[in-house]
Amino acid sequence: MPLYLGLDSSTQSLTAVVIEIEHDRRGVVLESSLVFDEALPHYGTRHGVLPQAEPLVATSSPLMWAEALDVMMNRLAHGDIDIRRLAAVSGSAQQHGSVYMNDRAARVLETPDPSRPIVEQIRGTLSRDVAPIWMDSSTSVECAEIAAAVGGDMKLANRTGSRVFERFTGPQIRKFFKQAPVAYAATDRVHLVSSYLASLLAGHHAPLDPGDASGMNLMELATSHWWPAALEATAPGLAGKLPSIVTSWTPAGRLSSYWQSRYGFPPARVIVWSGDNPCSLIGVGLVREGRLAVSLGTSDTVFGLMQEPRVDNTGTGHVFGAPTGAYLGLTCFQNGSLARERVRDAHGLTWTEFSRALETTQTGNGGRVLVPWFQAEITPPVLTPGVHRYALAADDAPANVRAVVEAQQMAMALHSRWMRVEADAIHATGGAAANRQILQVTADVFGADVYPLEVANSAALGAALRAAHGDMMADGRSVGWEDVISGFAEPIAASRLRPDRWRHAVYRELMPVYAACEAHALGRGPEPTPLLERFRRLTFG
Ligand code: XUL
Repeated sequence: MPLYLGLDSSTQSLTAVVIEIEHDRRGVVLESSLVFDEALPHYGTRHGVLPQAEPLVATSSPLMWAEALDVMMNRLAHGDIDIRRLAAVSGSAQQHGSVYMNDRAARVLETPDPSRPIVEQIRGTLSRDVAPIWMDSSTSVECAEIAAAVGGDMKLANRTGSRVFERFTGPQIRKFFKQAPVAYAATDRVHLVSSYLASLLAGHHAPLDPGDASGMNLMELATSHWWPAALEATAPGLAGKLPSIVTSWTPAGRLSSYWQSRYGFPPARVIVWSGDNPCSLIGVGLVREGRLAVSLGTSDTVFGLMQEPRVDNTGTGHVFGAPTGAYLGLTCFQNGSLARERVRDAHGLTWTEFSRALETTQTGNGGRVLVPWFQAEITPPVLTPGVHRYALAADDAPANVRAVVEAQQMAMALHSRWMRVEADAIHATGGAAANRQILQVTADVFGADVYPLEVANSAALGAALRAAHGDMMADGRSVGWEDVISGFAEPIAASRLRPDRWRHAVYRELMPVYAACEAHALGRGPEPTPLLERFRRLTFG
């Protein structure tokens, strides 16, 4: 029976999920993770990010990602599964991050020496040591330049699915071109993290899929081709440096001789990789329109499948390509797990105590509100971090715990309205989705059933399912997505969390108040104290 491998190179870790699929026998046979900071401490990352003097800059190490891949493939080869059964591999990677390779890369990728770790060999193929990642918000100047050159943010959003965003790859490439023109000129290929890692596996420069390419502000959403006006606005000669874009189920090649000779892998198909959010869409089973997913990880995201690309007029969210060929609407928050951790650590709590604080505090928190921008925020755009407390004492541990969770969930509900998906059910994934107290807040805020999924890493699972789908398609078996995900990404009725009508009513009152606090924190609205007092009177008498 064939095995399929999905890898997820996220901000903080690399995860592998191996599945088997044949007729009715289908299931996850292996899950394995390595955390970059712990497994590869010699790169000096913290939470997967290199130390930085400049607060808005966020970079990581392409060599670390390559070494992690080697460590994981070694682990898989020497583990409990029979890797000779591996039919295909695909992957998921943090979106927007870019890797810059010179013209030596093609040759080194093709003929790496299997007796030496791959990381040693690709060291000389990078035209830039570091990769800017999605947490970078240092490109405001370039964003303005690009938007102006293409005819404005709305035009860019209509063409590419998103207005210009600091972390998107286009502005990042422009900044590199401006700051290091010689290194930019020496760049033969600009990869996303996804196509870079796929290239290491396949032994040649791999293409991109529309799901990840749409996170660059460079791809025309309607055609899945590079948009010449955006390329021109970004950097000279860019068209010649970008990978091609192919449908998400295209084979990028087969596992190269390096993996075969070094670890005994078969020549399994490498299906083109995608971004972590498009892969999660599959991993949480959202292959039809009508439901939403929340992913609670380093970034918190709220997303759903869209049959048609309904671009966000408010400039908050993104429309990406979905691996099914349809579209993915998404809103991303930078203050996800790291903000929850900051509150937990500030009060010296364990995660169990954090959950207990949620149990022992009241819905609506007695009108105590936190706007939790511990670091720069993507939604709404905030470049200078700032934590704003309204009627909330900084030393009240339980109230701060409830406040951070309520703020995050209300922000997700408010800033996903543009998708116009009336969700009666939400699929929950990511590390914090294991916490039922947090998910109860999600259910009560959205007024929807919430289904935690069995496999916490839905991005790696989605990648494994994409590997299976791509392999079957390449064999000429036209297989539907419902069949691919069946038995893997189905919500488990027994673990469903239901919204409570009274608690949902409280959040319906609190949400506009939270929006007013957000506006005040942004310097765009009046002091929200009268609104908070009214909320307290109405709700708590
Ligand atoms: C999505 C985004 C993040 C990264 C994190 O637009 O920036 O979710 O993909 O992995």
